[in-house]
Amino acid sequence: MKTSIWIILLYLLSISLYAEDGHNLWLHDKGSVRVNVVCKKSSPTLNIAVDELQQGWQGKDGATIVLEIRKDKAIKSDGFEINSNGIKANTELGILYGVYELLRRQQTGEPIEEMISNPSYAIRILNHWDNPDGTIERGYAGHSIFWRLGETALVVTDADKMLWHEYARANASVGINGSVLNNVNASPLMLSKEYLQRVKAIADIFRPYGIKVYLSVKFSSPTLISGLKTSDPLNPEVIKWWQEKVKEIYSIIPDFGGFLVKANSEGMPGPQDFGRTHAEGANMIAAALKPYGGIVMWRAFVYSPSDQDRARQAYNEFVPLDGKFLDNVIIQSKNGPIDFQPREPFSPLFGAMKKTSVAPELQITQEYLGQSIHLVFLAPMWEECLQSETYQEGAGSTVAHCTDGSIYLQKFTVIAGVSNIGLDVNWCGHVFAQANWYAFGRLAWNNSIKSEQIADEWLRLTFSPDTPKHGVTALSDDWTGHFLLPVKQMMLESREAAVNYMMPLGLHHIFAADHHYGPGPWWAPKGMRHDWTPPYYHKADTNGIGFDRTSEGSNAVNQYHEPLASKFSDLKTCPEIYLLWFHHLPWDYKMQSGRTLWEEICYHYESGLNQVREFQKIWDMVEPYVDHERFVAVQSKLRNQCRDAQIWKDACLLYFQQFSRRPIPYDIERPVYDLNYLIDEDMKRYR
Ligand code: GCW
Repeated sequence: MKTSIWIILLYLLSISLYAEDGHNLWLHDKGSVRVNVVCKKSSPTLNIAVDELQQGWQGKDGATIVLEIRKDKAIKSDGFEINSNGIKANTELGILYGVYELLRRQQTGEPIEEMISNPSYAIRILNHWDNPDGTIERGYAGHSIFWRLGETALVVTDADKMLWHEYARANASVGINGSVLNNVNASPLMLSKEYLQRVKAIADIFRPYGIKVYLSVKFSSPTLISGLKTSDPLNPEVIKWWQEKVKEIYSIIPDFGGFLVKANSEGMPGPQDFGRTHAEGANMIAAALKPYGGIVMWRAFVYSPSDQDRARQAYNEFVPLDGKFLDNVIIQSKNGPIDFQPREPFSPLFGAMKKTSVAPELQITQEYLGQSIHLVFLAPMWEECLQSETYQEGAGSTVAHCTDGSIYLQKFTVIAGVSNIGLDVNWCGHVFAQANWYAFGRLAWNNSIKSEQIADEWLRLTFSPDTPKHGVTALSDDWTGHFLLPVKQMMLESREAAVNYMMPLGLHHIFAADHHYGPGPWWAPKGMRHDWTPPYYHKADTNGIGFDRTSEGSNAVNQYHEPLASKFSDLKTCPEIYLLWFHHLPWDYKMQSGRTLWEEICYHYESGLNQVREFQKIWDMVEPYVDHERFVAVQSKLRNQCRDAQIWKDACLLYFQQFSRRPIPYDIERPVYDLNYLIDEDMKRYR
């Protein structure tokens, strides 16, 4: 063969070897140094721990590390101690988590000193909204990694096993220890014998990584699966049905975790269909699981199209039931009182149920935050919620502390994240969406960790100063200064940017249609449930804009503990980030900046768009420090995000301007789209 062909082949080979498709997440093969691992016992979990150390060790060449299981009171549940000899823990899983911590510190260059680390929550779980046909509700990264359609749907292939294995390892590496394998809008199929066999296959792969499997169940399963006349939770046959189903599950999967239930919400059946309460429904299922150590995560996301403000409904439904739930029932509440919006105040349920385990549910998949197109790092949003003071037990009773067992005696402490994972090669659709999966795990382990630290860690683990450059010359070797710092800054600002270009100042739920992607403050088709249309939430008219939740309005403020109720009610003290969440205000209302409310709205949309333009520049500037594949992928997504931000700005300003009847301040860039064009385009796409 001619030399030139050899050169071309070698070149192609080198590109493909370096091709970075994002599949390895934050677990890159960094090339290891020799280490001598001493571990007296052997087990599937400990063997993983030893292998990980041997493959990823970056410390002193030839060092000896001792892995030791020994009871120590300072170490709790899955916690561990890192000391000068190695890692100590009460359990095998504690050892594994300690190994991942040690390796992470080596890779990120964080100091490795004597430390004890205990998880904030005992159960750190991903909720997959995956359907048996392989589709994923609100999934933007391809089909399910667990389920698929077709004749071979239930055949467990080597490729399945490999993927589940990689998934389990990634989760364990950030401390996640549970997965709900199917959608909360649950199909009864999941409880059939055939599907349970596949659940068992998944559980077998997850087990050594400490990941338990859970299933979402439909409350009417006794009727749907076995033809019982009723699914009334107080009916003896129904009770027996659940007991037998649970027994069957545990005979197949002895360490099965339990159930997640969405009941009497958005058309799902529930105990109220039979005149029973949520407590009666949850307890019946919980009683069946109790002998096996299983739990029920019962969702508080319930609301109906009544006259009552949607933001008040979950609290009104659940707080009166406090004390009535069995101790293996966990009430799972979304971070905000409505629905995973770009910004909501925390749900007043947190801290208000003092005798019940309450779990925060965060949404990792970006249903309302640009899906897999927009670069939005969610840790700042979750940190904002977890660090919110509820004042339920005085200062310091943050949402984090009201849910992690440090204030109330909760038998189970749980935190759940709605997953953003699918079959896409890079798992999440957007390289930077991987950071949200990572961030959820890190916050579930340590609910006081700062967003900045998470971003820093993730960037150092995911990108590398040694990235081969393809044609673009780096300005200098200063990876930290020229890559890490600007990109971290971009991540940390990205959520506020999204709030600015989508719904600033407390605006919420102004998406067109059910896609929850683009703007639609006008969207209100005839006959649609009013609480599913944006005008219900923004209430714009010629007098002003915003939802009055003070005592003059829906009085949702009084669900917050003082001093918050007064703080949110009073215009002088209500934080401007929540202004239109709690108040309906005239367009010429004077803001702290001295501008009118209308002007302030305009400036927020404008600054959101400008922030994305800045992100584009930052990303282009870091090109020399990123592999070509991921550089191009993110660059292209940012272009889309910028176009979308323009659409959001133009749609919202032109629509609201019909009511404000005021000019858009003249120092702001003019809209480039016509309102009618945007309305028509959206109609065409999503009719
Ligand atoms: O926000 C809504 C989503 C639904 C979802 C529901 C829920 C799974 O639009 O797709 O259903 O929340 O959380 O139950």
